[in-house]
Amino acid sequence: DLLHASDRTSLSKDSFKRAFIDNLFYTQGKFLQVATHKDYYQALAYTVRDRLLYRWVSTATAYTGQVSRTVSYLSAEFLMGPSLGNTLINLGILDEVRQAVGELGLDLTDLLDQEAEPGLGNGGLGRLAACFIDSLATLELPALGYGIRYEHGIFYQTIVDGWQVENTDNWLRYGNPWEIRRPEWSVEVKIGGFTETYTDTEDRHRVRWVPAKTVVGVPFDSPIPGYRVNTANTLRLWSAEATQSFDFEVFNRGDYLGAVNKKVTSENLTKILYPNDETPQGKELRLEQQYFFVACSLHDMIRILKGQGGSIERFHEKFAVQLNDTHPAIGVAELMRILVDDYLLPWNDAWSITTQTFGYTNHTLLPEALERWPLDLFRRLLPRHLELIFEINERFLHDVRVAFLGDEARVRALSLIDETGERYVRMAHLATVGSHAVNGVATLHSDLLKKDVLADFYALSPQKFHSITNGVTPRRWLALANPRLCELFRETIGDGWAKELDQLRRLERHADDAAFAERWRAIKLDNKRQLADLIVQRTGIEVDPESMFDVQVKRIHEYKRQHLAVLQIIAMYHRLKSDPNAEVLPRTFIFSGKAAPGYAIAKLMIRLITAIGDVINYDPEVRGRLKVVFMPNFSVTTGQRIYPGADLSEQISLAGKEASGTGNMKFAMNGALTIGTMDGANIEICEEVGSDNFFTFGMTAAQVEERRRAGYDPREVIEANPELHAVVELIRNGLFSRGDTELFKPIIDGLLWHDTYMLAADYASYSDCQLEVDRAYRDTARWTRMSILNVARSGKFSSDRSIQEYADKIWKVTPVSVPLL
Ligand code: 26V
Repeated sequence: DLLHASDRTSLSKDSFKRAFIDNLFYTQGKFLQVATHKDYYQALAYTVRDRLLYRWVSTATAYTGQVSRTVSYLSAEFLMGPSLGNTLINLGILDEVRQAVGELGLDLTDLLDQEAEPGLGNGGLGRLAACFIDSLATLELPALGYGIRYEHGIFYQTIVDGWQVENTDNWLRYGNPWEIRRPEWSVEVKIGGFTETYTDTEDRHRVRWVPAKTVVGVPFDSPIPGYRVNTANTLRLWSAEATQSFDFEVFNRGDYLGAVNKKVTSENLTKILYPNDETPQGKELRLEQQYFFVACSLHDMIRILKGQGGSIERFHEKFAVQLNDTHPAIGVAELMRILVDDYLLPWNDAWSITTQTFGYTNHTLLPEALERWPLDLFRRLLPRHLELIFEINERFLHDVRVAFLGDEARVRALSLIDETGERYVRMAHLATVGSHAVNGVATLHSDLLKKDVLADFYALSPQKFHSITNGVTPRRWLALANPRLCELFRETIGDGWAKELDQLRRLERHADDAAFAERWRAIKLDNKRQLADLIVQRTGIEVDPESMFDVQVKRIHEYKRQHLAVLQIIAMYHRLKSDPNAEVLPRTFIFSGKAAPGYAIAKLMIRLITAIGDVINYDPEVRGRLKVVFMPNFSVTTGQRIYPGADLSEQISLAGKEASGTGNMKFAMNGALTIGTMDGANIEICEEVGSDNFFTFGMTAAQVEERRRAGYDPREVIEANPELHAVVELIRNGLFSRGDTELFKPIIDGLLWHDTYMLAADYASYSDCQLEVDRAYRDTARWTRMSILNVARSGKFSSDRSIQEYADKIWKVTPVSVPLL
């Protein structure tokens, strides 16, 4: 009863205003005349947080009294983005709060802009985890997200002289009002050392792990509210701390620095997020991070199980643990270690519990992105786990030999240990063998998994394999990012779409309504004006909101082929220079994305984009008809401002390389049309919106394979295509590098001699398709209709649909509704 009608829980405006002022005084220690925007933001965040905690405590109470299965989503990355705006949307109080702060003379948008972004992820994989926990809560499924509380998230990117410069991210500088530290649930994690055998009291042979050091994992919890439900689940991120602040023995010897050193070393464990997506480097600290958060999380689940009086034999009945890629795959060996060494369960019982517990999601087919750990490194850090992996492998390979009599090649291919050269542990194999379900993230990707990367596993246990196409949360990517469009939705079809995205279909019958189309265009133009403001503010480049906004935002990588777009832009420029009066449809090319700091070619691709901008943007003959912009520091926050302002979405990876893509979905639901290859989820987007409303080009995955088999010579293709040849020559001769013919040589040579991602082979088709895009854009009515149909048919790409599929096919979990206390 004490909870009710208090200024900490009430959603009424007056109550909210009182609470806000209260927090300004008593949490921030400020008053209106001296408070900064940061203070107002903090006061607002705490005011909202109280309302959230009420739901959180109610949820925890509901879950405690009940035995349903809980999902544990294990991910080394959660790319959450700012919390305040999303929380206001999900609690359904955005408008009221805007009014309340307005009456205090403040603009909500200014306050939302104060929040530092927790960039605890690299890209698609981390953002998917964030969308998934939003959907889990919205579907009222009991779930915990487990991950790492990096002190420094993904680097902050600036552009200096056209080059990417990495700056340390410091998101915790002003504190984080959304997290609660829970030292009482800390976990000690053992690392290193050796193992020894002993005989237990019942005369059985046992193994004991004698670690070299222990580190303490301290959980930090953040509430994750569902959309307009009482459910608020938990994101639990682990931070490493030293067991003792000082090593007293060393301290007493007078070595003060040496004593502090140990503490510093332990805390290094969660200092920084590795910024290499797609190329694991076999770094010791990275494996330590993985083991650390997985060990903490499994320990935590067992604590929860025990707290409910459950027995360890029922672990899999209480928890469905999903592995977001192989980063947490060591969990398979850790759960076996706990069950066999700590709980003394027979091997087969332990294995049965383990495999019923885990599911594994694969996110990449790129061979260089598949995690493998050198055996020596692995043994040094996790000696007991390596022994267990050997044992798992021995038993598994026995089954393989029985299934494929005499096929030793198959045995080598399936082994958890790669023995072709230096020996490695293959984490994808460990994850696959240790899970009851393995899934790809789009139909094509799942098919290719079965055909290539995991083909032998598929032959052995086809029933394990699933496909679940990715999705994105319409709350952040529509309701929060595109309020103008959502207002039109509300007037036209109500607001059920945010929870049931398929309802957007009801927009279809307005696709030919001229007045509706007019409003649709006006909204897009407004969004483009806002984006243009942001562009000039961040880059100094003026762009025309009436031009077509052609956008490619994602990590910079050769397989994603940002440089294919560059070649085509140069061709357009070349056409314009050859005939300055040519009819050229005005276009603004917007690129954004980070390159891994050690990935030289990707950084050079950024330099190439800025270089062509420096020439094209300032050439008077272009008369502003073409502009090329590189927006620095792509992030969740900048994404929220970019997707709503896009006309054209570039999804141009080489077919068979992009597992799914999720940016493609954010663009489509915000009314951009896609120019894309038949790769990843592009195929399914095209299927949903209809091929008349989608621009496809290039080889299919099967054609790519065929072409490679036939022997691919990029120089032949380039020489046979005058336009492409001219473009390559312009770069080679230094037009974009003030005559420096060395600068872009690595890109040009790569193109001529290898062209691993087959830009040349797809160039002509891409260039033709861009002309088709021009034609469509010139017909304003046609373009608007296509845009409306893209949005209306994007319902499949809600992460609610993805999560419902995981719940039904893999986790077997059902909703638990939460009554407010
Ligand atoms: C690898 C590594 C290696 C070590 C350092 C940290 C790190 C972080 C991430 C990765 C693998 C990244 C894989 C990834 O992001 N895949 C993307 O997953 C998206 C969600 O399923 C999907 O839409 C993209 O197509 C896919 O590239």
